[in-house]
Amino acid sequence: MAFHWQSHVNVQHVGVDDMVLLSKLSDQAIVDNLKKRLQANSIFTYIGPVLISVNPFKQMPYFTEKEMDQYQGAAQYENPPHIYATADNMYRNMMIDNENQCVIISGESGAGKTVAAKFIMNYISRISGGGQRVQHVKDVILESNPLLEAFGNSATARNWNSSRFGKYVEIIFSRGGEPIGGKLSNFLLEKSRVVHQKQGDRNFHIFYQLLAGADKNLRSTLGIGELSYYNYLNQSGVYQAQNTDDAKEFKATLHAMSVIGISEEQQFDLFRLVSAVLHIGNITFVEDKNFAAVQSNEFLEFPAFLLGLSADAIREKLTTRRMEGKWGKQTEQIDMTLNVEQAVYTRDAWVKAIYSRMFDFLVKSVNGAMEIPARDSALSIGILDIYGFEIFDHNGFEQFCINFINEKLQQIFIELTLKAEQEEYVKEGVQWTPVEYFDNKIVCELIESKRPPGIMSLLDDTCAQNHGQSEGVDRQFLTTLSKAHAGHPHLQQGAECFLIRHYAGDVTYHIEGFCDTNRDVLYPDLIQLMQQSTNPFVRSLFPDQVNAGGAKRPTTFSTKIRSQANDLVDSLMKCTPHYVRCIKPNETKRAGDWDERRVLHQVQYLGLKENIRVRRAGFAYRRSFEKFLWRYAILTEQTWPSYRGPPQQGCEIICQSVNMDRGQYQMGKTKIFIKNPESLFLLEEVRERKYDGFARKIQKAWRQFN
Ligand code: AOV
Ligand code: MG
Repeated sequence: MAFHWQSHVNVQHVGVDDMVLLSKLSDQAIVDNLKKRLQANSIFTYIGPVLISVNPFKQMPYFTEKEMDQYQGAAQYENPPHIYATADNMYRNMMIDNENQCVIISGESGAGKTVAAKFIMNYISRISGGGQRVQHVKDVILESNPLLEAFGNSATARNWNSSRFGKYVEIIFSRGGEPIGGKLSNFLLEKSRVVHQKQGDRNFHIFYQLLAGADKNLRSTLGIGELSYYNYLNQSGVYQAQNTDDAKEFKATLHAMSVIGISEEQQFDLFRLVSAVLHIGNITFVEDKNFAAVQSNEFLEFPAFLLGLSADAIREKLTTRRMEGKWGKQTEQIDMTLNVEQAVYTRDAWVKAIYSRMFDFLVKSVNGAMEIPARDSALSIGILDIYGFEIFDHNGFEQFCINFINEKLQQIFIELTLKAEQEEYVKEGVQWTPVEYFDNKIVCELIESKRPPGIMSLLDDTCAQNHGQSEGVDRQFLTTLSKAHAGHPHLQQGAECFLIRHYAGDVTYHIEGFCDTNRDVLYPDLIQLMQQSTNPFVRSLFPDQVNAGGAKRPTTFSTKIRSQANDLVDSLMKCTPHYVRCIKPNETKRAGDWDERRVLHQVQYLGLKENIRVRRAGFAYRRSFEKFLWRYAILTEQTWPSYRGPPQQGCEIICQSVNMDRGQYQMGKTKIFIKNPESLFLLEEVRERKYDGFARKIQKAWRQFN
């Protein structure tokens, strides 16, 4: 049995472990507690079952196998707060209750979500048993991280390893608790990054990895040059991400690929495409009598070679587009010549399609490497790690989508923390008074509602009404928006922008490009082009049926993200949820820096105070009769050193022994509920005293023997 004081070897016991126990409840008190704990190297703190994690920006010593063992099977209060406790709890809940579990990891960019997700996966992989086949599943799950990070993460001003896609990993277990399969779903990759990065950001890691790590042979076959040679890499002013060894990471990516079963031939095909993307970026255009002409034909040769296409075909598809015109009853196809702007747009759309399809291929490979067993005979643990809430100086359509997903997750948090509390009180037959707090449903509805049409629906309508047109459409959307939602408390309109009052702060979105990005069409010309490739892998990425005509309204980006978000919510709602809320203590990414204002802001918008209040207004502590006894039996002579009566009665005896006010606690059907943390303090205090006396006695006895 591990006593509390034994397990604090690495972590000092500073502040309160569980903020439900804060003596004075305010945002500032929460910030102070987190700060005190971080300074004492404790990055984790609870609010009841919710884990708060503050990014230390340095390696902490308590993530070794020793801690994994220490947390395995232990009760939450036996050890200091830890992500392993959360992971262990999930695993055990799944086994005991036969229920699927999920963990929602939230927090802003660079707060530590991805790191937390990996700790959880590692922990679960270690503590769950299994033979060779199970080991393979574990390997695939763990190795999917470096692989997808190579292609889907990038160095940004906020985070040197920022996830530019969201993912939900489900590990599927046999009834015996062994991982027998898994499923990975991804959410909108920020594909615009391939062709353009903000100042201070890099492109996706894989480009730098390939350029730094490719051997001589690969370099010459793929025509790999210097970073500065490529337009898609040399515009943002950063080549090197701090603490990142791209060549070493490249080896890790290769290793991950082989574990996942991507053959060497496929690997070569993938890198061929990665290189092709860079080379395509060097195709530039000049104006020739108002039309676009490829500036220098030599830049067509290499992409053509890499993609198994002819240079002429590429030139043609980049400078013209086949349009369909309706003349009376007849549809006619005409080849339109593009201007420079349109040609650049087409080139970039092509590259984005290649890259995102490559990414989808990787996700499919990961899923293919694991079995997806029939659900009814299995249990699962889902781990959600998405991109965090983003506020930049310039926010576009992609930030809008990212923040929408974060808004939805906050919604789940609100609904489920409240719902879970309520349900438990009902189940146990306990009375309580609900707590009021900000419900962000109104913001979610402003964005996704179909009727009355929210922002996404209005955008879709505007796009559909202006089929094939780009100019002035964004502004038309803005006008429609401000008419439809005039006076909305969470929306404000500017000249070329609109502002949403998100739960996590105000964000101004610039409308330029909204409609185009939302349309997300890939011109049939480009699909046909790729289908002409002599390379089967290239062709396999573009299996689309290009049908002429077809009045069906194409699926827009916002339709996709909306339905993905709602599917996600549905799957999360079917699980017992767990929460990890990550906090970023500074903007410098340096250990020891503490930006009070930024932390306070996060504490406020994450609703930590309300979270604590809900825990307290109901009952701050609840514990099964047995567990309560196990911890506090030492308090009375009737219950210590042994007790044989009914557990509920034992709990009653203990509470009476410290003269706890009868209004302070209620007996449910299986659990004791204690209202006020102070009552618990009292119990804890008496317990400590008893243990101290006890420990002194042991020490004395020990000395006598030695
Ligand atoms: P994010 O996932 O929340 O951001 P990460 O998990 O990538 O953030 O964390 C950012 C960086 O902070 C990591 O690369 C580490 O250097 C450091 N870090 C985070 N957590 C820890 C920890 N527990 N111990 C030590 N260092 C840590 V984004 O993906 O940008 O929203 O889109
Ligand atoms: Mg991340």
